[in-house]
Amino acid sequence: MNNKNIMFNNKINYKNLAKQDKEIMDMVKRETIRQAEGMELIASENYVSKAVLEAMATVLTNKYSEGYPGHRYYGGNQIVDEVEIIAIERAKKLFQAEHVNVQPLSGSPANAAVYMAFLKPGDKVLGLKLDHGGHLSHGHPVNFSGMLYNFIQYEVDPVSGRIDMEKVKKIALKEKPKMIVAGYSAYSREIEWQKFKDIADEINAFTFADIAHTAGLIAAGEMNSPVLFFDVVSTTTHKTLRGPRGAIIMCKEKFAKQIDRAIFPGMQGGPHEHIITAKAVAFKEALQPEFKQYAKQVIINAKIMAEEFIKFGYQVISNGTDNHLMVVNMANKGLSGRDCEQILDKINISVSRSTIPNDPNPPINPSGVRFGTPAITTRGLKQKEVKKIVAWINTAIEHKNEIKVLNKIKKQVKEMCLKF
Ligand code: DSN
Repeated sequence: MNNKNIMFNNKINYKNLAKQDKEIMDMVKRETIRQAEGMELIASENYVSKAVLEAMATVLTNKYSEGYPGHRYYGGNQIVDEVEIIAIERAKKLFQAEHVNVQPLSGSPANAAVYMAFLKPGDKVLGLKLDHGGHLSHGHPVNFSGMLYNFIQYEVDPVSGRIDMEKVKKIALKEKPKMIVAGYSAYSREIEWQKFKDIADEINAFTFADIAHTAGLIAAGEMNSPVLFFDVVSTTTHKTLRGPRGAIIMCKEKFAKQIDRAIFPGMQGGPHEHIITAKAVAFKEALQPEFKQYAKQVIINAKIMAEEFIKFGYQVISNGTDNHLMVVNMANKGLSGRDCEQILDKINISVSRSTIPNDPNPPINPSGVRFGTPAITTRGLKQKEVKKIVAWINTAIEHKNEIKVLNKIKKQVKEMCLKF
């Protein structure tokens, strides 16, 4: 496939950009080619459809619409109101949510709004530690969450790599946090939402689920949902959900006002209505039967990937996966996560370094790598290709200093990419 065809296949008309700003057009072209010729195994990335891409590039970007449908602080919002209402209705249907705010700009700002809606600075919150699979915004000391709130952190069990609900309960009963956070960035197992809810009820704590990673799998009914019984749930829209870069917050109707006020005027100004338009398009896509098939295949591919890594002697945290990702400890291969990320870059495979539970190394050069299947599954790759990819990764790692071997694999990776 030549460059022209890649651009043609995207069916986006870049005519004006190409004419007016050659420098930027060149970068867009090169990134388009990089994405077409590279294998994306970063667990939080995906490819949006052409319809989502087109929706982002609409004139709705020109509009200021602070406030909510029917209650805006600017005129001319009649059509924007229609767009936002349809986005809300589709999200409600997709997740069976009582109330949805579709304005959050991204995951961390959404989480900031959730905390603002339910907590006062200094309040105690229970969240999973970052190196155990949690997210920065779940209480890490360098993040606003850890600075503003008094986060107590739970961990995964060092042997099973899974969350031990008895330990969570013990900490919760002792510390009595005002809120318990569940839902993670680098945790590969089902989450026992009901048990979290039961623990929270014992101490009268709010329940907050951050399902940014698994939202698409939950929407498709392939993983358990916390939406029906948790107080509040946030998710980004661009990972397994395959929408534009952004977020939403879902909550029980009784918390609707406080969530909406926390987003605007609490945290944000004008919402990005062109992105809300694209969120609506993505929600419609996720409501189709094909999306259920997609989510199913994401999990099948991840399970096969984990099995193959284990066959090659890799240490997969928790020994497998229930979702779209896995964290692999590279220590027994004599590599750090960063080393591995750099080796795989040489064969056109993108991954992200990751901490492992109780990592002796710092996050900039941690012991593990996180692998995920959402993007390759969108491309149409299945079990057969996943097995090939893991074999290539293993060969590249075993022959990391042999440029001929790496170049040969790179060629094979590129060929597979251009076929899908
Ligand atoms: N940066 C995202 C991830 O890769 O998991 C989470 O915000």
